[in-house]
Amino acid sequence: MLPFAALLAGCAGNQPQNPNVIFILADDLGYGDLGCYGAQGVETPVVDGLASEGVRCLDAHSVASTSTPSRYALLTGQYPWRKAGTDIAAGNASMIISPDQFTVADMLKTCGYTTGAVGKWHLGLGSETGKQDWNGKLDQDLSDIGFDYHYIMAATSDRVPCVFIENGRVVNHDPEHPIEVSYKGNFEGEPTGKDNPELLYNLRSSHGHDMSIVNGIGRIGWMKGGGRALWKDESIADSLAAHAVRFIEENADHPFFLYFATNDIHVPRFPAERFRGASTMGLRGDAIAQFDWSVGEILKALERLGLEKNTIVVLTSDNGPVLDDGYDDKAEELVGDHRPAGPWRGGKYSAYEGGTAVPLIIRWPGHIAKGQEDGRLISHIDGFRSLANLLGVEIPEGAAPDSRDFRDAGYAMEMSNDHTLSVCDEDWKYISPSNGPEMIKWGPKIETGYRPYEQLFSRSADPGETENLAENKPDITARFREIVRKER
Ligand code: NG6
Ligand code: CA
Repeated sequence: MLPFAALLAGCAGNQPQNPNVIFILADDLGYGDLGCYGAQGVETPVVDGLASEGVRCLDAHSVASTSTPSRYALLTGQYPWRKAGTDIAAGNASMIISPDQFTVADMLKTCGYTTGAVGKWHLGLGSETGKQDWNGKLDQDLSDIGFDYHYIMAATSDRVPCVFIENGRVVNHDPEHPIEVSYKGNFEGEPTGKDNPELLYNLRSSHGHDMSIVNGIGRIGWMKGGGRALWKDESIADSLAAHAVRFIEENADHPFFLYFATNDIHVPRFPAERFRGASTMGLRGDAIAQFDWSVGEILKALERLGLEKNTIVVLTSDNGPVLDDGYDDKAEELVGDHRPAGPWRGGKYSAYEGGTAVPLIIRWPGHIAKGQEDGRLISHIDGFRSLANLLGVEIPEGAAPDSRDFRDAGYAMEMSNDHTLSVCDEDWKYISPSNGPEMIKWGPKIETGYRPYEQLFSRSADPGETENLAENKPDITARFREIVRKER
């Protein structure tokens, strides 16, 4: 049986039922970065095992080729180009999802679930950009958009503030070292990667990442203070996994929703000592091994608590892969035969498929048959409504406006870093014209897919997007142009 049909059959007559839902979202993990998707040079036995117990989707797409807009779409069911301020967020951005929006977490809460978010957030905190009180309680946080619990990093591990936040407060807050954060300029007397490269004892920057230094690593943005609250990059994965497992344990006796967004494999890649050398690809591959371990911690907790059967586990990534994303971690030099984006062209930031083609694995024992592959086109945007239909929940009028059921979706919309919109269906990929450069300009060696004219590629004959058929196929091109016009 087809997996989503099977999913829906599990909910015969739309009777509400309440399986736990765990959503594991990797960061910058490419289509080809897992063993079960053909990775070379790193093994991912845990994730491969998860796939063998469920369905591995071969044509899944994130909505955007960077994190903030991709995550915004997942959690709200709204395309990010419909809302201002959804580009890659600074660490002191205010809440990008407003409290009056209906999120996936709100939906599950209305069904009686306990909801938690653990990991990378990158969707803003507090009501006003740059005005957060990092030394007290944030005036707006995830509890305003449907999460009962959160243990998060405000943005990314390469952006300040480099502290964990639990339920609106900095964890281990150190009153002797009050925290100040700025994205405008440095604090007097504080060292920076630019002026004090000798202090970058853990990882040197290759481009950017030359502002404040925390744990011997240069960051984006400036911060002062923090003291014992500052994270150690080498224990971020341990800390996130431990808090995710605790959330599962504490909620084992009633339905829960866990949004587990790992820091891996985003830069700076600085995994725990025990993963060093786990791959032949240096720190980037070792971070993939650490990601696999983190997934294992979640799965072991489910098994230990007897929750395996009644829990839907979804695993995917926010956008495509990048090798050098600003640190000298030798990702380019050591990649070998490994193809981070699998068969797709481009990567993170691109309009090419490598930007938004992502792994997607779903396990629900007894409801989804084991060991399947599903080649149908799926977009993250449709996860929201598909889950609602599965649980038999009505979404309020106006909520998740762009999300449809997986079964009804005929195409996937994709947004690149410069907001170029692309569309693909099972047969074709269309990229709107863009005046952007053909290669990313600021460091990563990535083909953007930007051209000042329309592009159309055959997905079956030319998955690598090399032969532009836009002029040869004017009718098909016009159909996609119209989809973009309507969806924009
Ligand atoms: C870029 C950063 C990159 C990464 C990205 C966001 C520089 C030079 N590069 O601006 O390192 O942080 O933003 O990545 O600053 S994402 O996966 O969170 O979207
Ligand atoms: Ca990302």
